[in-house]
Amino acid sequence: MPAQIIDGKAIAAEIRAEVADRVRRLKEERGVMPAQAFILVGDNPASISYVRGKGNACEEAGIGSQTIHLPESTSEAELLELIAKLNADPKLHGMIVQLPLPPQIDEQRATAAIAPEKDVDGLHPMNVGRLFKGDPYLLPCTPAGVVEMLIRSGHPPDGRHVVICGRSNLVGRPLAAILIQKRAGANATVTLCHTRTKDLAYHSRQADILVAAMGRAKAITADMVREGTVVIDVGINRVEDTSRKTGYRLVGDVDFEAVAEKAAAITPVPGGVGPMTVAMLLTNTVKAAEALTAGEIGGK
Ligand code: L34
Repeated sequence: MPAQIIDGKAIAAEIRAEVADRVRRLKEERGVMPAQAFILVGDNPASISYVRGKGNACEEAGIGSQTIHLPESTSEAELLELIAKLNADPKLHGMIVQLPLPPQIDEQRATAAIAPEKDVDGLHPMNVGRLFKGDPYLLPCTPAGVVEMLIRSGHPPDGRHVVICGRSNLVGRPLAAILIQKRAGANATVTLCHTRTKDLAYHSRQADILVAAMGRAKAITADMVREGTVVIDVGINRVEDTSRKTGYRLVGDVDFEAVAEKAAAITPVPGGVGPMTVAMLLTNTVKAAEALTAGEIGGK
């Protein structure tokens, strides 16, 4: 049987409509317009495109957003100063610093500078710590999107063996932490594989649910996947394609055509996890705005 194609775009649209409802309620009941800022340092074309997508999604959901685009040469001190200013702005409920950052800026220091209650990326040590301690607040968007996508497509992770390939701070690590939470929609058994794993294919073949988050095009081949596995492809790699007017096309970390022959279900790239990341960001933003304005009634 051909694999079920899990439509991330459609699931994301569902979530975005739910967020738009919550935004409407915030405006009616508290007179609050949720708003967030995107900080973009340098001119990485992929980052520019993702941030543009996030801004458009905000607009559609009724969330205010502004993008602050800083030059590649920005110093860490300048970035931290901007973050401090946005932390102090009462009209702003969320902010993200799009990654990667140029080498002169330390990623850990930048994410730690954001006020935890405005950390809609869920990357501040406070939010990461809460997640690991089993008291999660704002969750990192991509891993939260992966789990939401599993639940809404009829493949809840509860009691299943999830094998994650990749231990990044943005995806692999927090995904493992979300999946081991003691609650419905999590409760998974997790294996976390990485570049030093011996015999990756052995582990990947044990998976009920296999998550590819290595950042390498077509790293997961058909021989690494057991029949009936649910495959989530987090990878998003630009490969040269002279037949396209952009000169490139997007491929995931999974050899889609070959793996789709064996998988029970699989996510496409594009149109899989990417749109879910954006939807979960909006979920975090409305949540942060609700919490930050909990005392406000009737608006002003
Ligand atoms: N701080 N940095 C921070 N937070 C994040 O959550 C991210 N991420 C990752 C990179 N850096 C970050 C994103 O926003 C990856 N990412 C992201 C967001 C959106 C999409 C892909 C990655 C996305 O919308 N992908 C579309 C295609 C977009 C295109 O055509 O370029 C898709 O269908 O997959």
